Amino acid sequence: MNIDKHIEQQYIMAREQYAAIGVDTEKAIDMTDRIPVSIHCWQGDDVKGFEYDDRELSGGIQVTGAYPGRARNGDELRSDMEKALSMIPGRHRVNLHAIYAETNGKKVERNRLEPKYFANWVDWAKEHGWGLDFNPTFFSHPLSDDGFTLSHPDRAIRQFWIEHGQVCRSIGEYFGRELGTPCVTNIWIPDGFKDIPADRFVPRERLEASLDEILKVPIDKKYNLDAVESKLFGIGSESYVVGSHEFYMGYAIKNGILLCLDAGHFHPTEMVSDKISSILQFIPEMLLHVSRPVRWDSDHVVLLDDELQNMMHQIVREDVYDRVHIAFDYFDGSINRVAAWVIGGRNARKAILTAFLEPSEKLKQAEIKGDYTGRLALMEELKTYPIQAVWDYYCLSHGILPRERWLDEVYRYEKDILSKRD
Ligand code: RNT
Ligand code: ZN
Repeated sequence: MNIDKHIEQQYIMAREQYAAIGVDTEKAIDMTDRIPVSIHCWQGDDVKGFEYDDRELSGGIQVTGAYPGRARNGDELRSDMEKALSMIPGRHRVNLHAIYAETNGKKVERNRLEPKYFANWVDWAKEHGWGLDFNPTFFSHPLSDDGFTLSHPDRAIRQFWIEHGQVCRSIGEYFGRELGTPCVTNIWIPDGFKDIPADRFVPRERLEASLDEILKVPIDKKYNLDAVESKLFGIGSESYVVGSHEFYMGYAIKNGILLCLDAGHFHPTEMVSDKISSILQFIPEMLLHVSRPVRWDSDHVVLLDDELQNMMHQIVREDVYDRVHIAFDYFDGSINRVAAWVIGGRNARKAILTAFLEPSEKLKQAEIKGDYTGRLALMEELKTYPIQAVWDYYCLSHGILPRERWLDEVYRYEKDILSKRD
């Protein structure tokens, strides 16, 4: 049987099944399609950036794997991302780091970066109608080699990183103004100690003062939104991280900025999905770094697992998709990197669709009535409802390859393009 025809027929039956529990599948597809998800450029080149040829990734984060075909410049990276995004449905944004500046071979220090070095990215995003997000890069640099940046005891080093933060916010502003959608500029720093600190207080005081200096440059929120990202520990900062969750939660509330929660930055039994509703009581908007920790903050490719689903359920059930910015943060160099984007990207979109296919009101009513039996029973039955039929139809009707058909496209791209790189 013709597969497209088959998908349409299955969808018609699924639509009826969902209608019977009060779910409008057309509306679910439409809502799913509208939610922006920011895809990170750094999956495409193992977080190397364009600044140095020979510098190892630092800051306590790691990419493993030597799969051939890593993007080596802006054009390759853009072409790879374009390929990946053509196989993921929905509204896209692209997330950049400062190390992806294109300086035409000129050495430009990070505290001297300017919007013009990102003009290629902006032109490209404009052409596709995508928004851009941004991150100052506080790692993989000689001045971060001893493990401290914004909380460094040396005033001059701190100053360098403060200036980096400041120029990055104006680059974010430029993205927002050019593209007509605010850029989320997210600050993550690696600062911390491998072993037990004698003073936990003063580095945090210094971090607060540095952040204040970065943020004191006035920038219109219409164009740039500031976020801060916490962490529990990193490689080499096992005993103490200056920018902890409590630190940034306090900082974000006090200063009215966004708080970023990375799914890999908490204790393994803590669930980021449960934190969203607490944070939104006190902070108007937040950022999610969708990642997958395996035993530690390993940044594996995002799976369609319970935690991803729970995060999307939280956002959709509570109607907070305008307040939660969704972005990816994973990097795997052991598989085809374009496929890594597509797998994670499609999974996030599937989880969003699944959340919209839930009769949330029914579940909430059962809860209010104290019918916890009904709540649990319905939640479990919903897991095997024909989500795939709606997903396939969503892809097909939006010109996106359904099911695993996209994989042939990735292999073709690998053969024609990626395998020809070095
Ligand atoms: C590191 C943070 C941070 C980085 C990216 C590359 O632990 O998660 O977000 O992964 O900025
Ligand atoms: Zn992150």
